[in-house]
Amino acid sequence: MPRVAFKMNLYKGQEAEYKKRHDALWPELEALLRATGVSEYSIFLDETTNSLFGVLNINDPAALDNLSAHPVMKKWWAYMKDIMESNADNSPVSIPLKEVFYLP
Ligand code: RM4
Repeated sequence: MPRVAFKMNLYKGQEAEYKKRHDALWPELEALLRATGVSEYSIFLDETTNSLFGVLNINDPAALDNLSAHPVMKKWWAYMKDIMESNADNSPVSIPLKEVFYLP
């Protein structure tokens, strides 16, 4: 199963709020991610830089491109933009990461 990994940036002082919001992830967002084919989705926080490292499994990584047009995704990004670095369309600034090692 292909895996996709990326980095985002959390604003300082928002660590607890970020975790709180994800602990209460909207059921409609969970449903959207699952319907898109996402599984085993984790986000890790680097507490030394406030970088967020996301990694997820998805059979068809191109399906992720459709998420940005979905109203639930847009609403979530609008909700998150006050605590993380975001683009003009509210999507998080996200840097794709290249896999250089995998031990199955
Ligand atoms: C993140 C960010 C990502 C989203 C996750 C659930 O903070 O908004 O785009 O996939 O939440």
